[in-house]
Amino acid sequence: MARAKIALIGSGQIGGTLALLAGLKELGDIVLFDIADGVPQGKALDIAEAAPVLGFDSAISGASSYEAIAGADVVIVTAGVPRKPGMSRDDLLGINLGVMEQVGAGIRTHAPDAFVICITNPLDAMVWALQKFSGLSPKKVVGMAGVLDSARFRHFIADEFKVSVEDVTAFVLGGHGDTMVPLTRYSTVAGIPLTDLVKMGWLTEARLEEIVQRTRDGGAEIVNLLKTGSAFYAPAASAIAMAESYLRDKKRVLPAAAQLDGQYGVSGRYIGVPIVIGAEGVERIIEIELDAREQAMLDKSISAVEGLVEACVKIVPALGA
Ligand code: A3D
Repeated sequence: MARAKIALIGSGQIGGTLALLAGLKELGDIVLFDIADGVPQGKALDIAEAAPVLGFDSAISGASSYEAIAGADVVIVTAGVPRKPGMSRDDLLGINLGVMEQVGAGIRTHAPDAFVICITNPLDAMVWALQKFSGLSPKKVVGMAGVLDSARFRHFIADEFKVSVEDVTAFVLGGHGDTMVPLTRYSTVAGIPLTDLVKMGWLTEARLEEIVQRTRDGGAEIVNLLKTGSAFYAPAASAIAMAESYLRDKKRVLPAAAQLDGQYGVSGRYIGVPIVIGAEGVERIIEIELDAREQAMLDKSISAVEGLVEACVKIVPALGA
């Protein structure tokens, strides 16, 4: 059977890490694409030269022309600009919307059957625009944010209790940004909800709220440390988990930005929700019952995403049609 083909649009910090991880996991052959000529070619050669040492077989190439992504099974999009200290994700909207228009056209022409994972920020608006520009089915276009946000939450919880990250699960809903909704009663240590751990005296309500807030600010914490860009190892690892679930039909239940069709009272917008990713793409959107406080937090998150979508339509009115 032929190997799968994975196209990475954007070969910057996340793109390069994606290529290395996809190779290490032998998910398929890899094409790195970027407008900065030489960067995708150089990174591809560097990773190809690591393959004999690391012991994986993937053909890795770099390109600056969209023909190279032809027939890709998975496309992961990181093209655009990242944040610098003092910038919000939303500050990136104008520049990155133009990038999504080019990328969407490239995917529509050369990889219309691909499963597309968008990472470019502001995520919930960019993935919405990318689906429109590409014309692909919403089942085949998703945004990566929830896996990363919940991984950050898992790390902080595991670190707090000095337990394995493998035994911590976390549940994060809503848009990727300051309004994301980490759900403590659905986040557990070996199945014990965090809210029960508060009752059991493992931590106080106030400490749990601090961890939730650190999760919300997780991206900014790294931007402020790096000063020249944003996180890239954990974002790349998170997108690879999504790509792997599609390519291997694992049907993992992962939080991701998916286009809703009435769930949570939202239609035609991308919001972070738990979904099942398998060979059909988004195979199921899971709608859970929320209490009044959780619903209020989600509503705030939905209206923040709505504001970004409206800003996109102001710049490209055809998107509103
Ligand atoms: P960076 O290292 O700057 O890489 C971006 C790459 O995109 C650069 O190599 C550019 O040359 C390239 N590029 C720019 N315009 C185009 C274009 N029109 N076509 C093709 N390539 C282009 O950034 P990064 O890899 O650190 O981050 C990439 C994106 O991911 C940014 O928008 C970040 O904000 C975003 N990001 C999202 C998350 C989420 O959780 C959603 C996390 C971290 C970063």
